[in-house]
Amino acid sequence: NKSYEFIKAELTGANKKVALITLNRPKALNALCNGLMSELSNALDEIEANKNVAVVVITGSEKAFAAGADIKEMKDNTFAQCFAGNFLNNWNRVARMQKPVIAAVNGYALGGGCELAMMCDIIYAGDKAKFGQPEVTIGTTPGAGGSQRTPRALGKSKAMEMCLTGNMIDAQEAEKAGLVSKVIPADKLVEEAVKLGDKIASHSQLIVQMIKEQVNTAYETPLNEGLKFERRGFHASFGTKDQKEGMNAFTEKRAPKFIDE
Ligand code: CO8
Repeated sequence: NKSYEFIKAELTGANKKVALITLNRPKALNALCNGLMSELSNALDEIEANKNVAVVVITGSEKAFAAGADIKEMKDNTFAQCFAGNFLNNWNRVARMQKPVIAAVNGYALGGGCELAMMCDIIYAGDKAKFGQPEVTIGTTPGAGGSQRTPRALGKSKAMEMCLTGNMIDAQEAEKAGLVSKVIPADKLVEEAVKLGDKIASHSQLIVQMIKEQVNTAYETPLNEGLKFERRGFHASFGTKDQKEGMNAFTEKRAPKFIDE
């Protein structure tokens, strides 16, 4: 519960195993300035290293998850500065998490905000959420996955339409297209995302993280390679104490007690 300027971070959930990160720059609709992104990245480093945390939930305010990269901060950048400073290089910290990350999106998730949500493993949307890649309307292109993850999540036609027009899609459309897994009344969203986190946290975190890696491998490899990777993970699970515990508990008709080993 360290104090940050642009985010809030706390442990929550039934067993305090869910880290809730709230983007907290409400006046700028949580525009993702450098300061915010580096705080987020530092908080995630700490969470990844903290054995007591199983799952991360990232949320914003009811009005905005995040309205994109900070336009005012970046507008005078030159190409040379962007290149030399490797602008956005630290943006994929969320995507590199081993622990599962849930995005709880209320309001606007635009540009970098939509990209940030798509770096998460599961997206829950409030019923007033809006997703968009409006970079084209301000003379630039997506820069943190908007043109790459939308086609995978929504299919080419919807992805092209979003990226080429800047038009937003609403929560219901996002759910229908598969971008989000559930739409929830806005005021219940964070609570439901934390409940989902609790459910995931009740399993072996070792196994959970292996499964996350398996699902992500589906995006990076041909099917046969992915299936082989999966099968090896399945085999490897038999080298864990939690596999013995899980299967013994089933046989003995009792609840398993996992130790993440
Ligand atoms: N950057 C900086 N400030 C912002 C941003 C932003 N992205 N979005 C909103 N704000 C500020 C506004 O300037 C305004 O500030 P002020 O009160 O000082 O004028 C305040 O937040 C409130 O915003 P509005 O008055 O505009 O609120 P509205 O309810 O009228 O409109 C909208 C809400 C529709 C969300 C509108 O604010 C908007 O269109 N915002 C910009 C959306 C956008 O274009 N985002 C894409 C940015 S580009 C990008 O993300 C590239 C990503 C590349 C990868 C990541 C790079 C780091």
